Amino acid sequence: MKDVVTEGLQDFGFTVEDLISQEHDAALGNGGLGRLASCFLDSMATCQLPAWGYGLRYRYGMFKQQIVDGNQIEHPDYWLDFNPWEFPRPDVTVDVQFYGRVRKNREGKSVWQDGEIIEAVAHDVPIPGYDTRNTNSLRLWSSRASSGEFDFQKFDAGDYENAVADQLTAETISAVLYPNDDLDRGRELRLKQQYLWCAASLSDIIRRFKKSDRPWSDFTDYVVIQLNGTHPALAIVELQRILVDLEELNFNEAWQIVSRTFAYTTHTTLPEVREKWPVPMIKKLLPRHMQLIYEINHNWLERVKKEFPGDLGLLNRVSIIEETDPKTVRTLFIGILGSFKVNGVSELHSEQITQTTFKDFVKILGRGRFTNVTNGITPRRWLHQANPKLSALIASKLGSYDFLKDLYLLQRLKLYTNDSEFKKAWADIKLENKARLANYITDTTGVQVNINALFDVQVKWFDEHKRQQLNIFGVIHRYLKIKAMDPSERSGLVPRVSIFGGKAAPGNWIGKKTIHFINKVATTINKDPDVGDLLKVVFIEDYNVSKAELICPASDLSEHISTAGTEASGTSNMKFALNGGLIIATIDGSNIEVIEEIGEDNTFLFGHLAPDVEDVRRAHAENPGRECPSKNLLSVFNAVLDGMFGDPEPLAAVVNRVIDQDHYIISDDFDSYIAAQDMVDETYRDQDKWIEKSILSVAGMGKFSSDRSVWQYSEEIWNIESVAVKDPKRREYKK
Ligand code: 4GP
Repeated sequence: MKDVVTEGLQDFGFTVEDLISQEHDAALGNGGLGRLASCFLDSMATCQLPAWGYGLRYRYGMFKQQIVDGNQIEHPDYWLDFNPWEFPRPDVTVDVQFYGRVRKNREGKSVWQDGEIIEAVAHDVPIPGYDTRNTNSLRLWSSRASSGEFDFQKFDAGDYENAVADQLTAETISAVLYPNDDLDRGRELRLKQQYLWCAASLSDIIRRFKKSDRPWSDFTDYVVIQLNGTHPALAIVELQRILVDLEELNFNEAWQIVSRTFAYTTHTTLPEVREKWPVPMIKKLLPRHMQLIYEINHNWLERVKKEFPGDLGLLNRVSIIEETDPKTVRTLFIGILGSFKVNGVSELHSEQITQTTFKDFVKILGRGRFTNVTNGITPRRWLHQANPKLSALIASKLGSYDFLKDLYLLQRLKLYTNDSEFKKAWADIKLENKARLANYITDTTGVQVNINALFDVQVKWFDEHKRQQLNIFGVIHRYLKIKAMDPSERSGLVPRVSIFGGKAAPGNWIGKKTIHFINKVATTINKDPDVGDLLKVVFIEDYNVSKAELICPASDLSEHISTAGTEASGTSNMKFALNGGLIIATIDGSNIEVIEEIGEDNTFLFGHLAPDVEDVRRAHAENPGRECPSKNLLSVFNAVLDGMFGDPEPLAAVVNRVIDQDHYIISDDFDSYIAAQDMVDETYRDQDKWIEKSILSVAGMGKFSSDRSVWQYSEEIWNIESVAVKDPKRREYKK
């Protein structure tokens, strides 16, 4: 409908962009995990898979970021004040119970009673597939007091605040999204969120199954539930509760069904971000679930004892209950035990977790339980919508837009790397996209950038392992080099624009310091007349999906430079490469597979390999006062600490982090990073070669369509097939 709408709006004197810019970005959560889920929804609808998405309808999404004097300031993101895409479904509600106590009835059955009932209300977001009639649903739950009314007596007596108190308390459950690095704040509320979402979704799934009048033994033939991370792990215990307490199945029979219903995806390599819940808190909030967790754990440990007699260490390590004070529940372990398949999100990640975090479970449950499904992105949004001209150019060569449904067709672009007319059109589109981004940069930051400079982009969350610090230290190194050169030699340099974007979770102290650091360095460099157009540094505020759609098509180079072994997958590498940007990358996460597909010659690689990282860290620990191994990096540090970028005091933390700890081995990777960046400059000088590599990057992206990922889930885990929604006209005809 886009053309019709565009034309219609023109009659009113507006552009379609005016209209689109009125719409808020959907609050997709903390980072890669939520955006991946969105791509999967698009792919599941497009591949005509009978699937639903479930989530919580947060009123406030992840904060909006503002940069004030170089610092990140957080503002609430009230994304729902204008959201034409959701359908409230007041007719679809689920009562969810909290607190209370468990007693045994006369038949010896457990009954969970008293406590508080909160109502979960469904809101449906339609997810239309591309080039199909199929439209799936994303069902999001919000919370409200179960009566839905306030206490009129209190209101009548003038006690206005208390009259609405219950309602307000109930509504807080779905009010805010917690940042994922901040596990302690609002812990109980967070657990409430997770349970509300799981309980409501399960009730919905079971209601639908029950309509079919089939016995419970058929359940797993009709339903599979994929858990996206540990947040919904409570669903496993909840299904067990429903089957045992409400449907009166015996414990083992119920567990057979439960553990054949769920599959679980882990999205992280970092054990420290995994959730653990204090036993007393679960006991208070969900007393029946705590009993069931103990029982599940008991049966599990009995099995381990039998299979590995005398191995107390193993028992301790694999117990769902951690013997801390107070005791905690390891949700991750519930996820593993309650699922028939567990997968990581890139080959390296999936392999790595079987050798580290999940090692004991592999020994007991067997390697077959663990598998890999490499992530992907939807080409509809990340190519066709974000970069319509490139999509059209590709279609003109390949003869149709079929590649949007079968991304492997892009391979045929390899035939055109010597077609000069095609290459010229390719380069022109990149330049146009760069001009569009340059205008945005000037409008929002006031910085003028040269569109013929190499646009070098790193946009992602600020997490220490993603190493934005390495990038900005590299920028300073370049700056020092320019300053040290005779002005007459400078004309031979390749001009650069270094673009950063991303948020740091409010509790991520070093992330926020790094944002400040980048902004301060930018201020100095951007006003230095010695440098002029040769180097500009830009920080794009409030990075989100809309901005990614503007930025990805405009990159010449993008940075995916996490310490090897720390990024589970990463998907922005795919978004950039699909838009013809080259990548500079470490041998980490999905980078490895991207490199395999587009060829080492077309990428810029550097850094230590994953198996060596531990050795490097050990060497650091054994030699605490060691010298920085890179002279280049030392000069960078000296420049910062000497005040080249203003008061060194607020900047020192970022430098000292590397001098004192360097857990992410920045000093050990720095020289190899600089060498790779020199190769980038060298290659960019030959524009013809560069365009060829850009085309080959796109040509190699077939594997990274999220359609491939969801097909793999369907075939290898879910055991489902595509089902086309019938054309109503055809049905009428048959009648
Ligand atoms: C992210 C991972 O950090 C990222 O590597 C991956 O691409 C993405 O999930 C999708 O799989 N993890 C999270 C998280 O966002 O909360 O664990």
